[in-house]
Amino acid sequence: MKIHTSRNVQLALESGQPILALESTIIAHGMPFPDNLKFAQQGESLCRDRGVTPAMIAIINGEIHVGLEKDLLIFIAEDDGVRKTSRRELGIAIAEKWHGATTVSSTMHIAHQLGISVFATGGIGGVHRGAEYSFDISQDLFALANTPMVVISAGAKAILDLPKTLEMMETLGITVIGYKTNEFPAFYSQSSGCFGVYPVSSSRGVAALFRENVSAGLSASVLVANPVPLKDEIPAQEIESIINASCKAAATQNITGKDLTPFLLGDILDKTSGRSLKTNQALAINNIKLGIDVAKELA
Ligand code: PSU
Ligand code: MN
Repeated sequence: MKIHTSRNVQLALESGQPILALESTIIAHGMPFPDNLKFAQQGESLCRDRGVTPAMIAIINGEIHVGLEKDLLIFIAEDDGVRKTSRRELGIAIAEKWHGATTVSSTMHIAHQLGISVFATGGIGGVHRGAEYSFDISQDLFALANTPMVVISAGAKAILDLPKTLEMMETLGITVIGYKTNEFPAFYSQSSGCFGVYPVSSSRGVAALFRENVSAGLSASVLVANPVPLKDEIPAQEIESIINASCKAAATQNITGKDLTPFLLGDILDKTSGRSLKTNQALAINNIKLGIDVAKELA
């Protein structure tokens, strides 16, 4: 697989400087323009200010790019023809010369090929509500099961069935740890009511645990569940009825498969008059901050 790296990413790889992988689906399909671009630029500057090279991953004209120059980042944020590209679609995207935004699963796969070991996102995909009928379970979980990396996420998206997502992650052997908490966070909210995740209280602790997993020969990721800051959260009781209404709207309009997650995020944004977008940005920035610290510990 041919990978184009930006100059900065190439330099960081060669000199062993810390790198933080970032996905582009959250930009292209998770947030509207121009808020998505502002978020991406803010996240990348934060990395640079703190001495870490950001590596946003995307596919341009069938070519895999790790580290996007400004014009490519704007293109991903703005263009309507950029497709959501998961891990199983990588070969197709290359063969068909897609412009593709990479999801958690494809971003992890590509980052791992380069030896990048830390990745920050918003919220991973997981087991959808009603999966007992639809069988809709995100590829993200399977990528987490067989890609040894540290992945920072604000729990799993609250549009999912969180107890089933946690069960599935146990089945798949994914190490799930809570950053300063033993409760699995629920993306927009700190609280999910699902307890029992292993708490770790520092970025150094996260890095040490990852090293132990690697030296034990484990091939799964360490998923760091990092709760949204309290001041930015939408409390679970407030967001729950909105999520239910959005899930109903998706069912009525027959929205399934890979279109479901972007639809739900957009519908929740409308129903909260933009508040969910602010929360999404805040939690993703919070994850980048922790990702920066972990990447430095591991470099
Ligand atoms: N987290 C966000 N916004 C997003 C996503 C995650 O804050 O848009 C994206 C990620 O790219 C993730 C994808 O991999 O949603 C999951 O999609 P699905 O449920 O179709 O597997
Ligand atoms: Mn799915």
